[in-house]
Amino acid sequence: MNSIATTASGGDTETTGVLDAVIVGAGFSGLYQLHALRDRLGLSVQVLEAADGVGGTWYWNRYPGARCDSESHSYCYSFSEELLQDWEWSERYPGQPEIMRYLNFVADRLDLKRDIRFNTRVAAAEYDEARNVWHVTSEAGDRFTARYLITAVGCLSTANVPAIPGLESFAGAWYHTGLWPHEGVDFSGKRVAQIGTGSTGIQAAPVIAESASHLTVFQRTPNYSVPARNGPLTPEFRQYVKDNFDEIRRIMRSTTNGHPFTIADRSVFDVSPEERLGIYEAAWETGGLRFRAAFRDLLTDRKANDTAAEFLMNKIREIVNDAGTAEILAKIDHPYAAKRPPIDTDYFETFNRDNVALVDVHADPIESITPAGIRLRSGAEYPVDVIVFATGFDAMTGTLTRMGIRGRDGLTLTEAWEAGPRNYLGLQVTGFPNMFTVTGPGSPSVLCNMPVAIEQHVEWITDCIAYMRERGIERVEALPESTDRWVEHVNETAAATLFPEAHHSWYLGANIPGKPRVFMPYPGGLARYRAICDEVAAKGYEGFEFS
Ligand code: NA7
Repeated sequence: MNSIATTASGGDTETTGVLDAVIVGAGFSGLYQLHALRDRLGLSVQVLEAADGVGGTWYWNRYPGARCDSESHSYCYSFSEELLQDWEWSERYPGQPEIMRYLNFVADRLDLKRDIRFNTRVAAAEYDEARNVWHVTSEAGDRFTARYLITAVGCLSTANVPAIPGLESFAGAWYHTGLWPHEGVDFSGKRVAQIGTGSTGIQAAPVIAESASHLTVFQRTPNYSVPARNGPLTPEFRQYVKDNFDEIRRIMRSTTNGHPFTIADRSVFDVSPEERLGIYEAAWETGGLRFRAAFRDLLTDRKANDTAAEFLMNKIREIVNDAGTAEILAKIDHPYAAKRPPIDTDYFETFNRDNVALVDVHADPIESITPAGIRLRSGAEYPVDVIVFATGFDAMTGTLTRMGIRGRDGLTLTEAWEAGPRNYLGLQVTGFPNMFTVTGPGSPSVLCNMPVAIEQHVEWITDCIAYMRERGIERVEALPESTDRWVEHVNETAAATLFPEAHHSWYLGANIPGKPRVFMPYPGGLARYRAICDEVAAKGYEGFEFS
């Protein structure tokens, strides 16, 4: 093992030898990858993290109402019985502060922080072919050299603030939900504009409305939402989880989305319209992402999906008192769950409050931001004190392509992905030897309960590195034909679903002007994906070239 110099000040650290691995990011992925490589394989590892603490996306997303859509008892690591037994979740869905406490608990219990360099944002990572190492440089100029480069940067970590003319002239304060101030924002007595009604905006609006003097929600694309039905977990449920985790883990690993429940094995058209309505009502009462699991063909058959869409649009009309507002909210043009399906606490109910208004910026787009507020194309103006951008992320590729990654022959990742992300199994990019991307595009990632997808990736990467070390293999790279085949497989799999019908979805990169339209996550399901990855490994890492 090699050690690194320990100088802490910015810009004057240089590795004194070659580390086994540099991992970028200290969220769910980076923490487990560090533990797996360091404590299972005995490797020398340095994690580089831009923030001053662990947490990844949860470190930055501290907006009002920030909460995970996965159920707590499944939104955690499952690799350690001890971690499972010693942690208690308090609510059905974990809130942002509780997830941060959990990840700190894990990092402390596994003694991970000593190998994480915080406040260190990677500016460049270059492959040195002659030495078969990666040189990683931070923004402050610190340099690290390692055999393996593992990106654990998450899928939603580069905030998208839309380039609306005039923002710099705005006299009030503005915030992006994904870069929320740690001290919080006091909305009392303030007129607030919220732009964006994705999962984030749908969580934030009800909470902002409680303290702001007035909230105006600017909606471009209407969205479905199902009540989360959050609440405290009973001691009985918590005990049930501890006693039955083997079974819960088995379900999470065998089902499409990695959640702790299975998708019903029935078609929408196996049942009568009355029975179907009863099933949807029951699923609405149960709440959360379980709604999507009510039938197996919701994401493959448009007619089947239409029945869920109609049910959910009718719910909006039932909840929202003002008919005009209800229509703007319920005029949804994409299949249910073809975009990431939000879940909420009192989102549609919020529009019944006297201090909340909805503006349809699909009909009348935002033209500019003025010193006083927001101006639409029609000339209508909305004076506000605060603007909240709940406008999402340059998802899945944005962070990777901004990291200055350069592979063989000086090829940059940005060039390699000019026409959209291309890789093998979502794990390795041809031209970038010994670099692995945890939950990269081309893997199930964001279509799943993330910790389950992350554990599968980390374990596969760790096994691959162990395999190489046992055999004295020093270099692994995805063969070009493997990448071609995998990209084709991802596209074919997406084409067999309704996902591409949501033209404006971030799954397709459509939320970022100029970004290539490619369906980025692998929609074949986590169980099928795991089987493919296991088979590749069992065949001596078929499709990769070792040297
Ligand atoms: P999303 O799902 O990308 O939502 C962003 C929202 O912001 C969405 O409603 C967008 O409308 C809207 N948006 C973006 N740019 C603009 C402009 N210029 N004008 C008006 N409205 C705009 O991000 P979230 O943070 O909500 O969720 C991301 C993921 O985090 C989520 O799926 C979970 O996995 C967790 P659009 O739909 O593009 O018309």
